[in-house]
Amino acid sequence: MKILISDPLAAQGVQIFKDQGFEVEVKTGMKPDELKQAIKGVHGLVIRSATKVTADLLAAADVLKVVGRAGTGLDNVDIPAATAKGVIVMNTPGQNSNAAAELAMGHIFALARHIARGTRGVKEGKWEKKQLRGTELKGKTLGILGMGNIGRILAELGTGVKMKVIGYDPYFSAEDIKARGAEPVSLDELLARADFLSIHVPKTKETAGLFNAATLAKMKKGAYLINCARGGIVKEEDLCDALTSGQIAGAALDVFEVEPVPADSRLLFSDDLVCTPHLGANTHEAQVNVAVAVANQMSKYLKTGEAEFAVNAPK
Ligand code: 9EZ
Repeated sequence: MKILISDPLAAQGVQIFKDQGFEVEVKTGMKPDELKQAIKGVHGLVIRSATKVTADLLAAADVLKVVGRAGTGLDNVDIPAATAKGVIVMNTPGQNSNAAAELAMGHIFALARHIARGTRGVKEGKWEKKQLRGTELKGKTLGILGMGNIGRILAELGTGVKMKVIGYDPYFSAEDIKARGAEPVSLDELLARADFLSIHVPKTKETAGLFNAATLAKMKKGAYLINCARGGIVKEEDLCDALTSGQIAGAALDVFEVEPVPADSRLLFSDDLVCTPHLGANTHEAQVNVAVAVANQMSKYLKTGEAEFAVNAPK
């Protein structure tokens, strides 16, 4: 059986497929038409976030049985089309949660202590002390929106620096949120109480644009907002206004409405914004974790029919 790996995958994952006796082709950066040719004769397709698994691509597949996403987000896969075609789609949730939680915590420290502005100033020959007086995290309230794998780890990190941790997630009971290390609160309470509010929910119909002028206005004045989840959960125009007015003291974004961010984006002119280019899962450890997990899951499915972390159930 043949495996096509169409986005970069850590070598440890490629090796597992080979050890399991699969024929493996690694070909990244293909145009849609090239991919439609390359998919012929392929039983398992391995992707990250770049390859678009469209209905058009699936229609060109002949023996495809499984699409495996090395990572969590499936924004780039037409899941209903895969289901209709009898192709199972699986991801590797949890494997990059630690990486994402640590990045969020890093952004929280960067905001609290002006690390990015300090770096830029020193490099420009400035020695800004008064402008860069910081805030300690100890005793502050960390609000976590989304108490899944990432939110849970961030709760531990926040607790470790002696923050008060509160969490909101409509998909978990109050007891579950408590067991995950946060005081369960309503969304309005999360907005009103958090000194630092970090977002860890998928982008869905309910969460797209959730942080807009109305919700930003409900946040505690001078709070900090961190989005290492998905672009578009925060409305960037509204965030710019809230940063300009001082309603929000600072924001950290790892994800954006449009990626890569256009160089003329209004966001980039705010001194109170720190940002990274979608680095949440981008650690050596997480990339090995997701590659090994996706290779093991797909090998198992193709050999035994047993599906772990499937997100659909084709007949
Ligand atoms: C929905 C959510 C958060 C949310 C949390 C999780 C899938 N999902 N969606 C609406 N885990 C806030 C508002």
